[in-house]
Amino acid sequence: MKACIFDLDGVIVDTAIYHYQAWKRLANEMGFDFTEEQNEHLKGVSRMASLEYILSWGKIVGKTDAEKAEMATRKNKWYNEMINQMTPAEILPGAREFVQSCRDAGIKTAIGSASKNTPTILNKLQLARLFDAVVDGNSVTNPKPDPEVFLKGAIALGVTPEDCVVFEDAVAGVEAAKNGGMKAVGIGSKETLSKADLVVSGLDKFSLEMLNNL
Ligand code: B16
Ligand code: MG
Repeated sequence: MKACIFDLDGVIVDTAIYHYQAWKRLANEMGFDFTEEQNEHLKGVSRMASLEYILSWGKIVGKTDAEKAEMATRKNKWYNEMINQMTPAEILPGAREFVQSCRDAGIKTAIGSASKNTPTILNKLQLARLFDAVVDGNSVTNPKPDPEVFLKGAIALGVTPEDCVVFEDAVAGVEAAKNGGMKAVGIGSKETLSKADLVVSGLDKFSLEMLNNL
């Protein structure tokens, strides 16, 4: 393996808790609520697709595109107020250490995330310098399970898809990696991420030796 491509939310950091709070505030303003369990469906899903889920849960119909854009902007403002307070202490266990061990072994590293806030998050976590390339929601048009985000990552790193391992916590993300002809390591549960080549609970449970055995 010549390259590792990491999803951001759920693999490097748990920003889902902040997405949840911000979406919940938007839903509450419209007069309804949704559960943490429902929030699971939003992991790895783009901002506008997340909004569509939430509107359907609240049975809100007839919103114009302009109104939807305003709602998404409002949510993103609240979300940014929270992520701007993030510190490196919020990096998930083992994430920094594993990415660093890849670099030490000459393996290229990239981020492949749906989030348009990726640059802010990487800066707040002081991780930006650990990645050779960053492909995020700002440079991708087709959402996961389309492999675009990871294929662009491979191109940016100058490697072929067969040389890449993707680390993903979302079902659509694992599918995107497999659709792109890459190996996929699922971060989470085996039941949910059944299409992954291997599933671990976190990067603290993964090692370079395991990379070579994929
Ligand atoms: P933004 P990932 C995803 O990040 C999140 O899991 C998902 O909940 C979010 O809606 C999406 O990014 C877009 O985020 O509103 O910041 O552009 O898992 O692909 O790193
Ligand atoms: Mg994710």
